[in-house]
Amino acid sequence: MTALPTTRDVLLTCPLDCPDACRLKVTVGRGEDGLERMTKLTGDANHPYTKGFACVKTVHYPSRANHPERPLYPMRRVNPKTDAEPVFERVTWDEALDDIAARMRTLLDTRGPASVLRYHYAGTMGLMENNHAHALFRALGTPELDETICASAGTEAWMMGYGTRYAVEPEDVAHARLIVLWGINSLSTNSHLTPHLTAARKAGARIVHVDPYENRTSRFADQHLKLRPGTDTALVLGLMHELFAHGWTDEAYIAEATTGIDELRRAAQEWTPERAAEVTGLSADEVRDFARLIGTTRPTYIRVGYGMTRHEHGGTALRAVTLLPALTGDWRVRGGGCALSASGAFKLNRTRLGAAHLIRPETPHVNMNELANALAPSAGVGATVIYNCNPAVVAPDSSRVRAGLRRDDLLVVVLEQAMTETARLADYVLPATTFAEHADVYTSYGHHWLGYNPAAIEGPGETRPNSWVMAQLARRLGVSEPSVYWTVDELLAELLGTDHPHLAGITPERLKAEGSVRLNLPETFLPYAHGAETPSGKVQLSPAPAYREPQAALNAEYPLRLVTPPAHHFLNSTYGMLDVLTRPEGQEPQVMLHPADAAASGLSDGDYAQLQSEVGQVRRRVRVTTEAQPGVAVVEGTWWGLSAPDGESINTLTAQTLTDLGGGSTFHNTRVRVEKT
Ligand SMILES: Nc1nc2c(c(=O)[nH]1)N[C@H]1C(S)=C(S)[C@@H](COP(=O)(O)OP(=O)(O)OC[C@H]3O[C@@H](n4cnc5c(=O)[nH]c(N)nc54)[C@H](O)[C@@H]3O)O[C@H]1N2
Ligand SMILES: Nc1nc2c(c(=O)[nH]1)N[C@H]1C(S)=C(S)[C@@H](COP(=O)(O)OP(=O)(O)OC[C@H]3O[C@@H](n4cnc5c(=O)[nH]c(N)nc54)[C@H](O)[C@@H]3O)O[C@H]1N2
Ligand code: SF4
Ligand SMILES: [Mo]
Repeated sequence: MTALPTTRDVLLTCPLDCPDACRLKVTVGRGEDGLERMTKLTGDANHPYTKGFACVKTVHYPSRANHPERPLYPMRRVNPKTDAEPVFERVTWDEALDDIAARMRTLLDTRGPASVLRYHYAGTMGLMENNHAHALFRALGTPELDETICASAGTEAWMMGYGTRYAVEPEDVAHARLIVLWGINSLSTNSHLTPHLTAARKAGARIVHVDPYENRTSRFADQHLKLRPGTDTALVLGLMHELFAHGWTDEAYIAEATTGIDELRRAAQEWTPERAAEVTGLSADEVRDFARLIGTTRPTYIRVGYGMTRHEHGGTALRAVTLLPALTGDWRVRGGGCALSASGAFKLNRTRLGAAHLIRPETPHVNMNELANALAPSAGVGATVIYNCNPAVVAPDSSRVRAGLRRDDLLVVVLEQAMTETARLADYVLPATTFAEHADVYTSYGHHWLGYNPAAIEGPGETRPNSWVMAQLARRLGVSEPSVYWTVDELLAELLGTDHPHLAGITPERLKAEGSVRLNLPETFLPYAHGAETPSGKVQLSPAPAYREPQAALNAEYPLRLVTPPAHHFLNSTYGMLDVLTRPEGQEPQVMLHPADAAASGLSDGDYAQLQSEVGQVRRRVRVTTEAQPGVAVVEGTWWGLSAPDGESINTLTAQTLTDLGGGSTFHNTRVRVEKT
């Protein structure tokens, strides 16, 4: 964009669904129209975790906030949703809100609360504009949306073993001498961990990547263990076999801090390195050597990602990995242990966050991975209000999701900052503010800093925060629950209204003045050094993880497993409209195939292939590469369908199958066949 005169810099927390929750320096300029807008974005040089850099994607956030197609006014759809191209007319906020509230009222009175479905995820991580925005729906008694699309399998797996979700302090990673990046492409998805990895390596640490395909993180690592997808539990059992056989376990830690060791020892006994090798596709020596490394290197730090959870037995797989430091005693050593999420350290008072106190035992639940089912005509939903989420692209079985959104008897209300494919299927698009334009409070799942953003610039046009829209609807629907109308200040006072030592000394005034405040954790934070916050007070090793083959086993009809992990230049579908970020990803989505699989289908590099799964088909350009392993196809990035040659999201191929724990998504579990078109 053209250079605008700079008026000032503001420090703000990144709102996106990313463990780094960076502290950003946002430059604000004034346009010729006299309005302020963000012109530039970088990392806060003074923030100890952000260290002065923003990622390759979010430096382009200003282009997104100032995008010519950003919705700036409430809009009503005027042509049928079955037409390919939507036509909207501008309406006033009162017209839109009056009509939406009246239609919701009719549904609530005639068909009951189950006929209105809220749908959302983590477009913003702000506690006000995300979590607290649900309060209206809880006051109305509409179904609880179980937020399972990303982290629920991992969360439940972690909680079984450890209770609360604590993570190794990232600043301590430099102390580790073995670093295992397991099922995470951290150089792309957790980029602010990289300086700590580099510091550890300079001090002599070895870095191992455990992942089914070669990506940036594999190339950064000293060693890549390219296992078959969905087989981590077998690998872990093989490692445990060796740890027990060679006496590489920390018996003092096990005795003091864990329960269930005998059961685990028995389960691991059957898993020789040879057996683990057969299941995982690694060699028995790779299993043995990896076990020796883990068994003999202190401290060992394991950064585990959600990737391995997105399989039928993904909860068990993640639980198995996270139990390793309980056998080696790494939890007692600074820099040792495991990190999935640091969320549990933020001991805020969440009692009335999102009016959670109004959830009743009899409230029906909808699993967000089953949106395709929930929007089927027979399911009885008459209105859906969608915010912070792009389900037409990100939800499994997305062509059925779109078919549901197209129903002419379904009122679809979408609060958005962008004309996503979900917004294009709305009856009403309600224009939303961005993180620079509304105040909010932020936790993190990758570090221990609490953040606060003021509303730094005025939202353009008639954009409004989600919380404003919800309060307006609540007033029209006669909702009396006070928390629905809270300001950010009232929410903040509630959240910090706790005696928990982690929040000692953190007042609303201090947080607002400093903007980013580190939780009050001890200098050496070793949360599981003597046990865990489980009912027994110990790390629960029981039930011993058991390896299971997926129901969706590969066969002659579907010979390939499709893995669909995040892309380096995207943040889910948030940046899908920016050419500057789709271009370095290859301009259009591509399927990576191993040369042997490409040859078997007569495909060469650059050809177009039809990918067929049990639920749908898409067309994709082929990239032939040994970065993929035989039998595994990889499509990086949740691209907008509009960028694909056939207009289809990759989730046209993925099914609503749920994980063994937590009702989670199974985005890497899909089996496909690939044919030349
Ligand atoms: N650049 C970028 N950053 C992002 C995102 C993004 O879209 N782009 N998304 C954000 C969000 S919402 C999230 S949840 C996180 C995602 O973060 P995580 O899911 O924690 O990790 P990813 O880095 O996505 O890595 C997933 C990895 O798991 C691998 N994998 C798949 N199946 C298996 C398996 O069976 N076993 C093993 N060992 N590995 C497997 C994939 O190949 C992939 O490399 O990243 C966040 N950050
Ligand atoms: N095949 C496949 N599918 C996947 C994944 C995968 O790896 N493979 N990853 C899954 C994962 S881990 C996740 S977390 C989900 C992510 O799915 P989503 O949470 O839907 O994430 P995004 O695609 O980034 O879309 C978020 C939307 O929220 C909007 N938004 C942001 N801030 C605000 C706000 O303040 N107000 C309003 N009203 N809107 C706002 C943005 O404009 C954006 O369109 O996708 C899942 N889908
Ligand atoms: S997306 Fe993640 S890495 Fe990028 S600026 Fe935001 S928090 Fe930082
Ligand atoms: Mo996610």
